[in-house]
Amino acid sequence: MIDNVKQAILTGKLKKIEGIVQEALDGGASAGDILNAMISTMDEVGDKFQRNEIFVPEMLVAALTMKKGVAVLKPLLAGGETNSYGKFIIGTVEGDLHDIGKNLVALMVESAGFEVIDLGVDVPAAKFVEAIKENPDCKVVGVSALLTTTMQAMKDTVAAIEAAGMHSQVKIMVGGAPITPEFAAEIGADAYTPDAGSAATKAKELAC
Ligand code: B1M
Repeated sequence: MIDNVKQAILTGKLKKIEGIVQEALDGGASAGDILNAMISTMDEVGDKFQRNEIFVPEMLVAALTMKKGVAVLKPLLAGGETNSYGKFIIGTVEGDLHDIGKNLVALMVESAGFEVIDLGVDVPAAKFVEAIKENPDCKVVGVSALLTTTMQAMKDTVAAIEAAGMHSQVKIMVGGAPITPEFAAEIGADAYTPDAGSAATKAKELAC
């Protein structure tokens, strides 16, 4: 059943994905296992793109298919803690349009008990600063980047928050496929996490 989900993403079965995910759930697969299968399928999509077996339009349809599939899992993944950890601002850096990972982080952080303010994709550093100004009670900011070419924008974002004198007010978490703990430390971020689950756990630690 999970194989059908993988296949549906690889072949961009946008109209059928919701039913296929539901079938996998009805067949006994857990939401977590289905999500993990979807994430590894996106790696396969990326590999195919790199080998020129597929191109941007196919990659986009695969991403849209995954998003629709994740929407079916969302109520099951969002456990909903009753604790309130305050606000969490998140966005994908300027020049970067990838949002599936960022959305998963937002989902897990929200279900861990945060009020999430999602700035979207292609977010200039100044917009992060503005959002922190508008939400002085925000304790944690999450910055995502998926391209090696937008790692610099992540560095600029951390620097802009620092330059605005706001780094004493918020903790900055970073993540995304090309990001490493070393890079996070080098740019002055407070934390790096490799995936959405660990991001939610780390956000709670930072908010306390
Ligand atoms: Co693009 N893309 N893409 N792409 N894309 C990658 C990233 C790439 C690795 C593919 C490849 O070549 N193998 C490659 C980057 C290479 C590099 O930089 N070294 C690439 C490229 C080159 C490009 C374009 C330049 C292609 C082109 O136009 N020629 C272009 C750039 C556009 C832009 O952003 N300006 C582009 C465009 C696109 C689409 C728009 C078609 C689409 C994105 C659609 C969307 O997101 N709405 C797309 C996709 C789908 C991918 C791949 C295939 C899948 C990404 C994804 O959603 N993965 C990707 C290949 C890959 O990742 N293997 C690829 C699933 C997702 C759950 O994982 O986002 O890594 P991920 O998130 C993880 C962790 O990283 C972490 O948690 C998540 C899971 O738990 N995480 C955080 C993420 N953010 C975090 C923040 C945190 C903590 C953890 O704290 C705040």
